[in-house]
Amino acid sequence: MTERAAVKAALKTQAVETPSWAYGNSGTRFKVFAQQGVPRDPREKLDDAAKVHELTGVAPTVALHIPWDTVDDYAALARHAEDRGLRLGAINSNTFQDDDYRLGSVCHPDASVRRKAVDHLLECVDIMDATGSKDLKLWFADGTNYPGQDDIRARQDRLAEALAEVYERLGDDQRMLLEYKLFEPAFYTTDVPDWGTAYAHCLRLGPKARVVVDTGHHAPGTNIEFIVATLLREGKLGGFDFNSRFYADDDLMVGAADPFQLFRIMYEVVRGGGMSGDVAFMLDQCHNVESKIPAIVRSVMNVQEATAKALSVDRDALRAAQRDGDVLGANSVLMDAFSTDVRPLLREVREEMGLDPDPMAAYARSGWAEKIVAERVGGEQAGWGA
Ligand SMILES: [Mn+2]
Repeated sequence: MTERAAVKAALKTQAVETPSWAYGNSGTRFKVFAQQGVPRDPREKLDDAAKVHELTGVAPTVALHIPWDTVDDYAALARHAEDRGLRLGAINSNTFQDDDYRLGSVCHPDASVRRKAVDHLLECVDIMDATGSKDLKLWFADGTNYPGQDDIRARQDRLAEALAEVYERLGDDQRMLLEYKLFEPAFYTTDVPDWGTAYAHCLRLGPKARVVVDTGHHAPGTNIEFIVATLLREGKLGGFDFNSRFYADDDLMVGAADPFQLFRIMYEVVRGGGMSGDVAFMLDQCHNVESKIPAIVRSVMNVQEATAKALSVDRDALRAAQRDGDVLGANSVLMDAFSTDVRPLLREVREEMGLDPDPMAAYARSGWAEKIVAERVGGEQAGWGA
């Protein structure tokens, strides 16, 4: 296989998981703006996700969020997905939208609140059994706002205990993906603030526990690709929540703010063997002021472009330059790949997959936007419940 053919083959098998919540209404803590045609239930979210997959060919799974996507019959929801060429992806838990969680969930000082939170996580595993989902994705809003508010170390003990109980409940082919975030909603301490804390818990739990890197969950200037390289080296990178940030957890379209950073991250994924299917490439974004479906299509394309550039790095030349201590030469090899226009290559990939080479234009022509505005009248639009 030529190098170009190998790059194309890798791009055809890459899968980007889209999040159900990106199809619903969202906003900031100031205002949620409703858009016409937004799904009113999980089935309609899947219908929109199927459109994204139909246009891009590489978005075959959809992450669910419980309770935002609660239904009576999860097996039926999985069949609805299957009928549209999709599968249900990661199940995301929610232990942050109940009055009981004011002081935390699995780290709460009160054992009865911790019990309630763990029961929710166990229910999420039951849902995974029904949907065939492989990954349980955990993010905790737990933390404190003031020095002395709670015992930092005791909260870690409670966290470890909760995670261990849920880990025990996982099936052989199910994984626990633990996400970290440096701050917000808590402002003094956060119980899983960084990759080191997440890694320490996952290491203790066992091989089915992995760390999720949400690209928006770091302090400015953090070298995210270093974290990715390290986690891959340790066999502990479970996946990504892709999005981009200018300030904090902005949840903007991945690759919009800093395509160079996304390229550097994807280079470490390629370098570290992360294209094997073990690393979940998930989007975790909200589209507050822009049209949702084309924004998701664009995001998938941005991941593909960064991946194509990363796959195009001349690794032999890079290794040689690195070995020779050729600082500028090594940098040039990487920059050459970043500066390559991979859009013609991706158009070819799509044509070979039987797709329109321009998914954005194909969406605009498809009539889907007009159809959902006309048909989704009445009922209550889905939103994130903030
Ligand atoms: Mn996330």
